[in-house]
Amino acid sequence: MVRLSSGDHGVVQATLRGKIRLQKLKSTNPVCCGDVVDLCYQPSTNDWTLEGVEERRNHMVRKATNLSKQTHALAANLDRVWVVCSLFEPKFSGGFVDRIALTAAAFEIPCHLILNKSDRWHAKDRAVAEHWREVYAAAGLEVWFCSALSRDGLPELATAMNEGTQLLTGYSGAGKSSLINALFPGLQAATGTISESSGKGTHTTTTATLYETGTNTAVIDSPGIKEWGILDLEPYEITYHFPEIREYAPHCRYPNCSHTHEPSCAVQEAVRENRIHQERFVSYLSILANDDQYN
Ligand SMILES: Nc1nc2c(ncn2[C@@H]2O[C@H](COP(=O)(O)OP(=O)(O)OP(=O)(O)O)[C@@H](O)[C@H]2O)c(=O)[nH]1
Ligand SMILES: [Mg+2]
Ligand SMILES: [Zn+2]
Repeated sequence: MVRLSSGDHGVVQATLRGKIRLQKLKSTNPVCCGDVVDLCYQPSTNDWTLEGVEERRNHMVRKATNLSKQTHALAANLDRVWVVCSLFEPKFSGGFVDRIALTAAAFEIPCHLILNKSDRWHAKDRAVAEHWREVYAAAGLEVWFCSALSRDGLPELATAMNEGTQLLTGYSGAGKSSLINALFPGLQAATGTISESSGKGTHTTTTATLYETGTNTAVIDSPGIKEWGILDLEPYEITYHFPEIREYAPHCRYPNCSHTHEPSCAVQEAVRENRIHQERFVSYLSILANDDQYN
């Protein structure tokens, strides 16, 4: 059974037709949050069946890890993806952010970062936050500072979220559900705690939920993710979606340069001279090598 909202009928339960399950064998979930589906009412059984899924405009899909074969669709038909992060509890990971940003770029979905929990920042933390803002500005991503607790930065965020369908994703405990509650009074997404021993979230949100926030606007809360496995992308596609690497690549000696070991590589030179941020280059190498170390 799949639980879904169906306009005039409120929330209904529907049985998934076998053929839909078979069509999308490689995916752990043939239907995901944000899908537009065809429902059919069966008077004889007083039941609903899900007959079809309309073609998606886009979707965010990941693998559990880089090695897994099966994919998981987080959400579909999105206008923006927000990677919700904190500097600590949970600890910030550029490698993790870069994998999500790369996936969003591959599906042509605009992606921004949220650095939440700014109420906990001392001066040195703010300097770290500013550093990440600079790193991601060079990568073409905006970094928004805010606090669901003190409400710092929320009015600007609320305005930006008031458009189409917005997905919030990221590590467990970063504050996705807290932000949704703070931004949209009336919504009551369940929020959790941070484990004292690990400094990580406790996976409070267990299924993705789409909340309608206006006539044509919605926000999707999603379960915290441990690791983001990248779909199979060709090396040139990975380069293409790292804009700061793409910028220097035409100046390499070899047109098919992978920027890992080749002589006269303009990308490596730019990294040495700090024109490309180290953190992003390390991520690029790790994604290229299919290595989860920096995830
Ligand atoms: N200090 C501070 N704590 C926050 C803020 N936002 C969220 N928290 C806390 O962080 C913890 C996790 O918040 P959630 O909103 O449940 O996090 P989540 O990202 O939805 O986590 P999952 O559902 O597990 O993926 C809770 O204890 C929140 O009170 C913030 O802006 N400042
Ligand atoms: Mg949550
Ligand atoms: Zn090169």
